[in-house]
Amino acid sequence: MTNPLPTLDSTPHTVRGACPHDCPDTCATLVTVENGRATRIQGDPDHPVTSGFLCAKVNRYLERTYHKDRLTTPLKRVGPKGSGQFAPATWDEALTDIAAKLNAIRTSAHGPESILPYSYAGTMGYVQSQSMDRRFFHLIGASKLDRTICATAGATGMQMTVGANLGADSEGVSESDLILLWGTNTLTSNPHLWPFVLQARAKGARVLCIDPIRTRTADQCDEWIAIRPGTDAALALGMMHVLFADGLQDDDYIAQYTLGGDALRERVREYPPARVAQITGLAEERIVALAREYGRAKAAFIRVNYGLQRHAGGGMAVRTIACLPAVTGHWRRPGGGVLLSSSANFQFNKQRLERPELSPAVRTINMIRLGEALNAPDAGVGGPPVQALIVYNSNPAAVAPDTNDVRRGLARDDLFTVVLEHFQTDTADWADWVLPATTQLEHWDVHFAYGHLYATLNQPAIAPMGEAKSNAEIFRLLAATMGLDHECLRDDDITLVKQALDTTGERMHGVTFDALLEHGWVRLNVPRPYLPYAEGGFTTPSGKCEFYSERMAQMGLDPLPAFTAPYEFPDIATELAAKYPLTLISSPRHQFLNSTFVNVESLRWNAQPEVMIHPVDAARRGIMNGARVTIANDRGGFTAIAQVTDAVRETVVWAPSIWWTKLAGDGENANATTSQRETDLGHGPVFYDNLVEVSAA
Ligand SMILES: Nc1nc2c(c(=O)[nH]1)N[C@H]1C(S)=C(S)[C@@H](COP(=O)(O)OP(=O)(O)OC[C@H]3O[C@@H](n4cnc5c(=O)[nH]c(N)nc54)[C@H](O)[C@@H]3O)O[C@H]1N2
Ligand SMILES: Nc1nc2c(c(=O)[nH]1)N[C@H]1C(S)=C(S)[C@@H](COP(=O)(O)OP(=O)(O)OC[C@H]3O[C@@H](n4cnc5c(=O)[nH]c(N)nc54)[C@H](O)[C@@H]3O)O[C@H]1N2
Ligand SMILES: [Mo]
Repeated sequence: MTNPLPTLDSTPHTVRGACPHDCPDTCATLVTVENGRATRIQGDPDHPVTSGFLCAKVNRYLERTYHKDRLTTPLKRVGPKGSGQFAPATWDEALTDIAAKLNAIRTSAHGPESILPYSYAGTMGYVQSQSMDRRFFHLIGASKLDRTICATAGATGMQMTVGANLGADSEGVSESDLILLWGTNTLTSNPHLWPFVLQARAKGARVLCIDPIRTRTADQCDEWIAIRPGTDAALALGMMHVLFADGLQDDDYIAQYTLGGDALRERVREYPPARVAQITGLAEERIVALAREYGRAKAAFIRVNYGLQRHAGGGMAVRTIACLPAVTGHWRRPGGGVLLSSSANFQFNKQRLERPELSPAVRTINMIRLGEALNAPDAGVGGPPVQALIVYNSNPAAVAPDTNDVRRGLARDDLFTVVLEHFQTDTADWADWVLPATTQLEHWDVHFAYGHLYATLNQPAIAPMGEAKSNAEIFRLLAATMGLDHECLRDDDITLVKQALDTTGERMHGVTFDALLEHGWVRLNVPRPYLPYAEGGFTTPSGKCEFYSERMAQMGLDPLPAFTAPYEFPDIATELAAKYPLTLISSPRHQFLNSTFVNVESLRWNAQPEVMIHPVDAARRGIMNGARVTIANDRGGFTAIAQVTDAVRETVVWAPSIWWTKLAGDGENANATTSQRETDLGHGPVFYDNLVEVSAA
């Protein structure tokens, strides 16, 4: 069952790997190992997207791996819940106790559905994030988790429009003549796109950034378009209004490859630039000029990312933007189109890995409503209360919305909580058992990507630290200790990698274990240049780009692109806005990866949480640069140091995130203020649809 361990070779050697993090770039890494110790990590210089460099964070991956606070043995809670008091224990003790508790719970009157797995993308690897864990929970009949916390609104928006979450090839950006970075902080969250942006720019392309915040990305662009949060669909509709009015549409593309062209034309008449200016806070002339520039470009590339879909109308916003290249026919040319994600290109054998057929019919709980699920007697969706929570690859006490509600749930004395982790996170502090997990340097895995078209293998470079075990191994052991018996519970990690690759998908042709072992990464079997929708080829029910979506009509939603206001839109939620007039955006801090790396000293320095506020808003509140302020609403509040700057739109404040609450000074972070409401499509979170007030602390 154990995997072959890396050899304790005394001559330095290099091991190929994959960055495990939740980021579009999925870098191919080279790890130098000397005497069993990793001494260097670098980006593979031969990988077309990694291009030999790693980001600020992953450059510190060795520091994180060998951090003095790494968990190296199982820990049993010895103090009151949440006190953070733990004592080391053996694996035997841990497994025996956890197995007994879970068996007792699943055979109790509450039944197995009272057990809830909670995981997200601490690692994106198939083996350590969605293989043995799924089999384990399916076989015990646990509740299922709807993993919505990041991308489902936009992904569903893409599905409704082009058929799948699949867009233009990011490497095509270098061929583009106009680049719109729309709701994406590229230099922070997807930095390996930037070299392609620079190549296009060297050939004359203009680069525009549409963001309420002048991020470091916007700073590097030719223009910053400071849109009001949550109004992107209106901007896209206004652009289409102008495109049709000026005859800049591609009639041939619309006729051949789209559905509902006339209805769309009719719809966008409702969005003249004057109205759009009012909604978006942009000047009318700016909207018209943007539309004309877009319409006249030959191959405009729209890089949308997930930031803009964290609002009530997030799904519709992505859907509406995704209509643009079908109106102008930019899909036809290299460098043209829209990219949200490349994930749907990858055809790994998820069925084989996860074995969904082993699960009885059970309820599903939305991960962004964890607070409600833990606190409601019927978990908020009917059925038994949640009695056991098994957390891995996630830090919900910091990253889930409405942390006050989440903590109330985690504090329940009758809740049995197990956390698999590298570190004693905010979530681990609430556990009954903490189990030490391996990092990417210590285990096998295989990766898709959502910002490019290369599959990557991760080989272990070093032996597990202390007594750490891979997630898959932990679930195998737990299953055995609980007395579960099924052949699929015995597959080891390498077997799981091979099962993931055992697929007949045409795009996976050539993506074999041997090829990956040799090269580290393999480009999917797609042409180059890859123009997925140059001649239609949409995977919607109609086979066309669906301006009009019958599926959305059936869901009771507007079948045509439309502007859906944020829940907490000041123009509509006027009473709330009178109390809480500022919109808080809590998007990633450059040096953190969600809440990962916050405990790495060289990335946190002595920094404290900060909040950027516009000079006009600061003056109104008597807030000076450098002052400690409270950011709060009815859900909760946190403190930060004010940075008075015109890099945010008036009435918008920015708190770079996601801080570990226990390292933030006040035990809180931005999620004290965020809500558990869901987006229009995909049941996603609305982190940035969030009105607050800022005041001197
Ligand atoms: N360094 C670093 N890189 C990361 C991450 C990280 O935490 N740190 N996280 C990773 C993960 S999990 C993800 S999902 C991605 C996230 O990265 P992105 O997809 O880029 O999303 P965000 O950074 O959340 O938001 C991007 C930008 O959208 C802006 N924005 C917010 N609301 C709106 C709006 O309504 N309209 C428009 N036009 N813009 C808006 C924000 O101000 C922000 O600058 O990055 C990944 N990469
Ligand atoms: N306010 C606000 N909240 C947000 C966001 C935001 O922009 N603003 N972003 C949201 C988004 S886009 C996302 S994707 C989520 C991210 O939420 P999460 O997926 O929970 O991401 P992290 O906070 O990075 O936590 C991942 C944890 O997994 C652990 N881990 C990593 N690898 C392994 C492993 O192999 N085994 C085990 N057992 N553990 C491992 C890491 O140590 C880390 O503590 O947060 C969301 N929350
Ligand atoms: Mo994410």
